[in-house]
Amino acid sequence: MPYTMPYKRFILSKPNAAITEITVPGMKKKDFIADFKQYYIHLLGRDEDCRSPFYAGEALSQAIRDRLMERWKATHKTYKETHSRRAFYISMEFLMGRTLSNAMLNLGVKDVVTHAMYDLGVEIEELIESEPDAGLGNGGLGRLAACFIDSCATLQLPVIGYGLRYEYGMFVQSIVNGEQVEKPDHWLRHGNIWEIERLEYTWPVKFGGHTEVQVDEQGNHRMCWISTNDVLAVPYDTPIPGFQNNTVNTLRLWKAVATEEFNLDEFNAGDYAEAVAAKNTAEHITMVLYPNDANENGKELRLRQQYFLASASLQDVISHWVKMHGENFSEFADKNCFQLNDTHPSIAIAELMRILMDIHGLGWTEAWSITKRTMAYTNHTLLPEALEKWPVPLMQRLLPRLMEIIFEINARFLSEVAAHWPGDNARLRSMSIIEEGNPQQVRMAYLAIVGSFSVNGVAQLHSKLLQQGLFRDFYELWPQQFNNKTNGVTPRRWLAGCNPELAKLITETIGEGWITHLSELHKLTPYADDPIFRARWRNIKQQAKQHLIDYKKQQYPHLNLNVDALFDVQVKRIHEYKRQILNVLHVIHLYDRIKRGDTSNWVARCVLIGGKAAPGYAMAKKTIKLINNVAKVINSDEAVGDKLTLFFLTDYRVSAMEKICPGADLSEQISTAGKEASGTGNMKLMMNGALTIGTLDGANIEIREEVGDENFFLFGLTEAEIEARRRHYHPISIIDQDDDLQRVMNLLESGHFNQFEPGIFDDLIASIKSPHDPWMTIADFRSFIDAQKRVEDAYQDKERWTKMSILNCANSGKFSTDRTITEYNNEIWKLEPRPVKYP
Ligand code: F68
Repeated sequence: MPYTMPYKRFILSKPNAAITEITVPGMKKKDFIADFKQYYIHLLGRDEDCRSPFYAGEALSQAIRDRLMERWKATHKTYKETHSRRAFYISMEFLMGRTLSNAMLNLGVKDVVTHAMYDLGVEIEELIESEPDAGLGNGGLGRLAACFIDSCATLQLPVIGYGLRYEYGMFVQSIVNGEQVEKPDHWLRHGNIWEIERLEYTWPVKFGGHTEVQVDEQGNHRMCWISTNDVLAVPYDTPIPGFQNNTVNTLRLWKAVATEEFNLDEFNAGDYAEAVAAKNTAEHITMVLYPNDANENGKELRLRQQYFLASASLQDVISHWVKMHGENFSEFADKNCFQLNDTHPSIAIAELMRILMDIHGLGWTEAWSITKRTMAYTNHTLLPEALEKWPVPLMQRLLPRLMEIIFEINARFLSEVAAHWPGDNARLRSMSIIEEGNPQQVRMAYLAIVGSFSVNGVAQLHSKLLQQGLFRDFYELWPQQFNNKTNGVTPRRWLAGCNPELAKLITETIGEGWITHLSELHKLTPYADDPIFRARWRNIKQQAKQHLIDYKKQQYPHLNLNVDALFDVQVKRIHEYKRQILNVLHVIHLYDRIKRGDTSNWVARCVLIGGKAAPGYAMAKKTIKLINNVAKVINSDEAVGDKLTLFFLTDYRVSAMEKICPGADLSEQISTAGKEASGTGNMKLMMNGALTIGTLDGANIEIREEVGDENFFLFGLTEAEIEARRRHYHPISIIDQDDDLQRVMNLLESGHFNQFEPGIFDDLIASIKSPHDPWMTIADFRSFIDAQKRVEDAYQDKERWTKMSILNCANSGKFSTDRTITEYNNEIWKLEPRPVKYP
């Protein structure tokens, strides 16, 4: 978003009129300066009086985009000429964050451009900061998709990302009186320099209407879906550069556009308002990202979005196929593979059947064989409330042909179940894609499993629990279909890009191979014992903490954070299972100790908590209010001073995490065991040298395995213990037997943090005291406090802490999405890497 900030110096007095070349401009400093001036002065029409870094950012982005363009075409050509098998990553969310800085890094021009801008008197950081985040996702699932496409390009794999171009991304969070207030995120208001509209690949998507059998010229019966209301899907392509390898892949996002400007009949009948309203209904489809990261709310618009994505993407792929191969689909499954990012796009399974049968005339058997060999499904959650179901009547009204196909898929599937378990009616009921009830519902996860050749979870524990719990019946039926792909994060954005000082030290020490082969970070291990290296490491961490303080001070000038304090960070969506409240209980415990004078050997701590709550999730919103109220009391208490600070990081998003993770000492990964499928923030923080305090949940288990127990602060019940304890869980008696916890609860219940707002936290307090609390926060309190004590002991020994920090980074190699994608490719996609020759 444009904002005003004076430049130190901005020298544009001698515009370079010689810039006329259309071909790919060079990579020298002078080339960037020339292009920058050309775009700034002539394309954007700005001069040195313009005070907004936004337009300078636009001019620079345009110059960078030029350098991607020819490589993008070369990539396209390479894939086409080599008749490559391709994979399509279909996701309702791509949480891309900012593009400029990452594009410069991957093109290998960051340093030269920084110097070029410096020569012009422009601080490149200001330009980078002026770009809005592309916040087209909720959290982990959406950001994973973004990291995946970065790795696919870096590994030179022919993978296209398909998603939706939401006009409004994830809401902007502000805090008013301690409470979350949501504001719309109109990220496209000033245009998007990185996208290219491709009207020529527009497809119609059908809704409503009805089906009937028609007989074609050859006398064949075909199902027709007619009298539909169609919406156009217009693609916008974004280049996805690999790391310094000339590959530029594509992220294709669909925008919904009304088929005609307005309905002429209605217009002629004088009903102008109705006609324009119909246009709006169509264009609403890609208006806004749903901000729920866990429970589906079954809204019709959401189903429209899902089908819109699935149908447009499949039409795109199939029309390309038909252009190349005509109506011969015999090799389609050998050349194409669709990875479904959770169940959200799983209607694609029925849509592929529809297109193959109704449009291209294939029989059921052949169409099903193709579908079952091309679709692969990734699950991201075990929480039952997050499993999507759609009411059958809604589907029949909105997508009548798809509903018929799903019934047929289910009938055939159930006869397979009946053959496998003769007479087992309970199993037929429990495995049916259609859940009985009033109304009947379509279980989208079951549709995804039945229609796919691969089903994977996102960390070892999660995949095991899918097989033993949620999808047990399906695992018994088709064990070979199930597999694990432990998540990762891209080291380009999450280390090289966001932490240039640390990256420089690492490269100086072990070379630059780690950027694409992250396991090479192992070579840092011996340096953990070198006091000089440790001092340099510590220095960089200290500087990063100072940067983080400075950044926050721009927003909150009165903020007082102590750079020597332990920076204790929990940033993620606010959810009960992630237990931000357990973190708050610990903070209150520390506060209570200070107030009691129990402060010998005190370790100053700065607790940073950030994240968004789904707008309809009352408990999560109350948790934010609690964090802010507790912060207010603690931070304004003179007796506390800088021994303890609690700070809520407003509007947590990708670009915020890029500033947070370099400055974190401690990473809070404290979910109830068995509930966090993987986590990926845990990996970003580890990579940047933070130590983890965590439960045996999701990828924490694998992080601990990699780094060793002595470099990880483990606490809490295991998943099995949690399930065993549930049956006789009595939080009140746990509280009674723990003096520290009792004092914490007394402070909470006495209204100490809500003196003028009586009763506002009653529901939160009641939920953790309930014997039915699914997240069992109280059960892990003591163990958490003890682990935090071990953290403090370790932090007091600076040399020991720094060593542990280095070892965390050194052992984070497994958590690169390059490793994850290599596994997806070796075991599921089976694509050949296709190096791109350029020039
Ligand atoms: C978004 C929309 C809906 C309807 C449901 C869930 C979500 C969502 O954002 N889910 C999500 O982020 N899940 C997370 O996926 C990560 C990547 O696999 C995992 O690391 C997290 O553990 C998991 O919670």
